[in-house]
Amino acid sequence: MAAAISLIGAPTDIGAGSLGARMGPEAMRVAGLQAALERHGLQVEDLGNLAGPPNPWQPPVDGYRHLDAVVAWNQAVHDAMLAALQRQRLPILLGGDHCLGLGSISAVARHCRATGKKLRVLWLDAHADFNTNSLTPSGNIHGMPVACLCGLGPQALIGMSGQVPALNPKWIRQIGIRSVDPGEKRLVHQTGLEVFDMRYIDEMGMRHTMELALATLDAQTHLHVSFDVDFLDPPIAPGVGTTVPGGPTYREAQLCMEMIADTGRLGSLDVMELNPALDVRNQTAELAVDLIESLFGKSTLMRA
Ligand code: EXY
Ligand code: MN
Ligand code: MN
Ligand code: MN
Repeated sequence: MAAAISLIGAPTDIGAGSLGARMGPEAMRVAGLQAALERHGLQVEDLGNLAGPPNPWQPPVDGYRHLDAVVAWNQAVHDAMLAALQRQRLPILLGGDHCLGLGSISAVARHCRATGKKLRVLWLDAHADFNTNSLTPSGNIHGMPVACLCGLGPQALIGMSGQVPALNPKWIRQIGIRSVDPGEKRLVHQTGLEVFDMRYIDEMGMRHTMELALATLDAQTHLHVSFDVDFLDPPIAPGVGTTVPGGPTYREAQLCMEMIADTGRLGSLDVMELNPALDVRNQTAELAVDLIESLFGKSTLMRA
């Protein structure tokens, strides 16, 4: 029996370089996420939206835009994700920009330590999100959460899980990457992050990529998927502020989700960066719902 799901909205663009991801949670609701999952026999509760500071749209200070507000939003996300996990729920964080992956995964890391689970994180994204305040070209903290989770960042962000670093870099697999800043690239290599970039997917195919990315999962694994919708090829997913050409096609993305579903180990999910202000007739939200259905076993159910 699949875990019961809790939807948690985080309506903010506090870490982003464009405004609009604050409307992401509502767009996912309008696209029918809860009903779609319920149609597949899953039990779903919607916990509504978290609250946090407004976006003051200020320039960076010491290489960070809106650091205090980013900390406040992430703390709220951390607390809500942890509470859901402690109730044995499978939380889905509806972003909001990707800086919130930090609070979300910090909660998952804390929960895995407490329950003796082995954690694996799949980061589906066009970007590595591995900048620091000295490397960032923008100061936007949505470009930094993976580095913070690996212990590279300001104390207020790296300590959120109760242990620094929250993640061993070996627990992370990045998929779909195709835009990495020069200094960020050096840091990714230095840290030894396992990156399946688009070149790899082009050459080896999504099937082989996912087989490798999922190879170390076992019965004790909690799998967290952090899904930035800019992972997808822009023509099928225009509703995001940081599109990068050359992402996975509709079928490649479906296969990616289906192979994750087949593991049966999905324990938590982020759906991030959806920006309805840039979308066309909510199509990116509808595609995200379609892919999340696959992530929860739509195709497996059809085969049964
Ligand atoms: N690497 C660029 C920066 O740090 O400003 C762009 C980051 C975009 C991050 C999006 C959410 O994945
Ligand atoms: Mn369906
Ligand atoms: Mn991202
Ligand atoms: Mn991205």
